[in-house]
Amino acid sequence: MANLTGALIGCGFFAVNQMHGWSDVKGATIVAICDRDPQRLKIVGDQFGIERRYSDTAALFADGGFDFVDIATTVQSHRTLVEMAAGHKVPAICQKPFAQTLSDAKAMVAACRNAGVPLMVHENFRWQTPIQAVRKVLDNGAIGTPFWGRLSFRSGYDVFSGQPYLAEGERFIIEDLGIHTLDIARFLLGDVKSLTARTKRVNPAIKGEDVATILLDHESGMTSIVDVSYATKLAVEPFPETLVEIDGSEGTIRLSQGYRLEVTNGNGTEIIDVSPTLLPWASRPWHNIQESVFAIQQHWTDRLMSGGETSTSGADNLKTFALVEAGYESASTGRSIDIGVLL
Ligand code: NAD
Ligand code: 89V
Repeated sequence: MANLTGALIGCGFFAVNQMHGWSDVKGATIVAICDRDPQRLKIVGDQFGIERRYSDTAALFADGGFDFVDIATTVQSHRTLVEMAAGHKVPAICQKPFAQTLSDAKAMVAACRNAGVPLMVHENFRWQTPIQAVRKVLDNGAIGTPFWGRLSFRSGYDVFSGQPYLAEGERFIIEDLGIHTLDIARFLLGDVKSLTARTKRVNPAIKGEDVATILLDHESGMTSIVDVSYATKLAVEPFPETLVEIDGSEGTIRLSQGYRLEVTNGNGTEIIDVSPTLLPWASRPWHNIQESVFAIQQHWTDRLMSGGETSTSGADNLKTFALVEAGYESASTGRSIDIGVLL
């Protein structure tokens, strides 16, 4: 099998997981890295044995010699870097949040479409083992037609120690974490017609909101709730588990803390352990996220070779990103937001 080559831009906190993921992916190898911070460039370059190192993205693209680029910088640079990739006709993966605004996100999708290059958003939460397991239960019809759902992420984990920038933005939990939960809602329950949100800031040491409760009206007619919090102190810290409840015409699904999946229908109740694999380079409690990084990067590699669209393509992610924008608009105006108008 031919091997694809990639370049990674941004060698920060999360990129280390991506580099480990690339080491495990079949069919792709990272051959160059770029970071404007020389220390981060050296740490990641030395750890993963990458010789080609750049401090400037223009020089990286000018030299070329790779089949795709993996953008692992924070959101401020995403539009520039995706457009740079499109300009050089290089397929691109871009970390979430895809863009700073929905109009930027639309421009990025258009740039790649016009250049004829694939674009995938690194929206990895739908690739987590427990979430994929819930999808399979829905697909095999075990609970009939779903009519109600809840996707919940409530935690008191100190996420700011690893990602200090999260404490500094005007926007926090919907843009950073809720974006994953909203994407899971779309993945499991389908696209959304309208949304109503309420937010709160509990932690006085941060700028943005750390609690959000969001009501979704899906196109199918079903209703779901996405609730996220980083201000919830529990006896056993659930970070980074997304808990799922879905009620259907023939039964129910409950994904509860400890990766316990319970499926109830006319045949009784089945309890399944859907724990993620602890990959050799992973560490608890992050292993659920880390495994999904490998999974989404393998998916990208497979699709780049076969020519098919990725599950979280730029075009698909506009529908998730619109929910983020709608969440903030609804919370500030108190109104329900029509998603179709945004898209
Ligand atoms: P970070 O600040 O630790 O790392 C970003 C790195 O990019 C830094 O080293 C910085 O010097 C470099 N950089 C920024 N702009 C650059 C540019 N124009 N050219 C070259 N280098 C540049 O941030 P992080 O915590 O690693 O987060 C990176 C992204 O990953 C964010 O978008 C974040 O939301 C996302 N993230 C995703 C997940 C997930 O599960 N999908 C988890 C954590 C973070
Ligand atoms: O996905 C993220 O960007 C992370 C985390 C999962 C910790 O919220 O900030």
